[in-house]
Amino acid sequence: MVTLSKEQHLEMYLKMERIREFDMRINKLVRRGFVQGMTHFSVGEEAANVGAVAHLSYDDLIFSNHRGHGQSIAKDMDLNGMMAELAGKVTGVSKGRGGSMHLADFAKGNYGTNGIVGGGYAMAVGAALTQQYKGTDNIVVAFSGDGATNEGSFHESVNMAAVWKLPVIFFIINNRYGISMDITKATNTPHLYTRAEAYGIPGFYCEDGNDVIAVYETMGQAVDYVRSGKGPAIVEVESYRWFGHSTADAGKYRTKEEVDTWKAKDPILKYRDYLTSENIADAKELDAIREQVVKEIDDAYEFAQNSPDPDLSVAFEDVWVD
Ligand SMILES: Cc1ncc(C[n+]2csc(CCOP(=O)(O)OP(=O)(O)O)c2C)c(N)n1
Ligand SMILES: [Mg+2]
Repeated sequence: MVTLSKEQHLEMYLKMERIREFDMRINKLVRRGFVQGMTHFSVGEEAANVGAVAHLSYDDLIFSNHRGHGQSIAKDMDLNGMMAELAGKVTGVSKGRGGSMHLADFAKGNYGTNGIVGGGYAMAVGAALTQQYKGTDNIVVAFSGDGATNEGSFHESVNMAAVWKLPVIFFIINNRYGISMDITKATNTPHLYTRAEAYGIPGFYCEDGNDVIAVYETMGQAVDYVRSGKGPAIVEVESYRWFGHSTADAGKYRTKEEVDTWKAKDPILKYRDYLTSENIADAKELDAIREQVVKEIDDAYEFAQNSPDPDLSVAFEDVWVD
C-alpha cells in the first residue's frame, strides 16, 4: 500500500495533466509549422512517466529517449523553455539548437532526451559509475521503449551495470510497438522484465502502466533495491501511445479498435476516479488544476511565439569544446 500525502497526489496529477496538455497543444502546433523537427508524443503514457519520476530528487539523474516530453515534464522542466526549444527559439532549454530530442536540464538531474534508439543506456551506466565512484546515494534511470531493448547497447549496458553493481534502473515503457513493428514480431518473449534474470539482477513488472499508483508502487520497490547499493534493476510497465509513432506517422498498422480500447484506459481519468473515490480530492479541485495547466501551456506558447530565432552567427557555438 502506498502512503502518499494529498500534496504528493495532487503534484502527480498536475504533472500528468501538464504532459497531456503540452503534447495535445504541440500536436496542433505541428500542423501550423510552429514546431521545428520531429516530435514524439507521450499522450497515453502519462502515468508511466509520472509514477516513475515521482521517486526521484533533482540529484537523481534521468536519461530519456526520443519520446521524452513526459519524463522531462515529470522532472519539472520549465515549460516555457521546453516549448521554445521545440520551436527552435533562442530561449529554448538547449538554446533552440536541438528540439524535442535534445531537451535537458542538468540542474534538475535531467540528462536529456535522445534521438538514438538505445543511445541512453550506456550514458546512464557511465553516470551510475560516477555515483558509485563518488559514494553518493543518487540513482540513475535510463528510460526506453520496448523496441530499444533489442539494441546491442541494452544488453552490454545491463551486463556491465550488473557486474559492477551500479545504481541504475532500466525503465522500459512497453507500448507494444517500435514504430510500426509489433512487439510479437521483434521479441520472442512476452515480457521484457524477465530479461533481468539473464544478468543476475531483479526485474520488476507493472501490468497496468496506466495506473499511476501501480507504477509508483512497482518503481518504489526497484528504487529501494537500487538505492540501497545492491546493484541495477529492470522495470517494465505496460502502456500505450495514443498517437502515431511521431508527427510523421498516421499509425495505419494499428486498428481503431485497439487504439480505442487503450484510450478507454485513460491514465488521467483513472487517476481522477481514484482521487475522488478515495476522497483525496474532489472534482472541483482537479478541474482547477486542469485550468491552471491550460493557462501554463498558453503562457508557454506565448513565450515561445514571442521569442527570437537564434542569430545565424551562433551556428558554430557549442559544437566543439574549447
Ligand atoms: C539507432 C536507431 N535506430 C533506429 C532509429 C529509428 N527509430 C526511432 S524510434 C524507433 C522505435 C523505438 O521503439 P521503442 O523503443 O519501443 O520506443 P517507442 O517509440 O515505442 O516509445 C526507431 C526504430 C533510431 N532513431 N535510432
Ligand atoms: Mg515501443
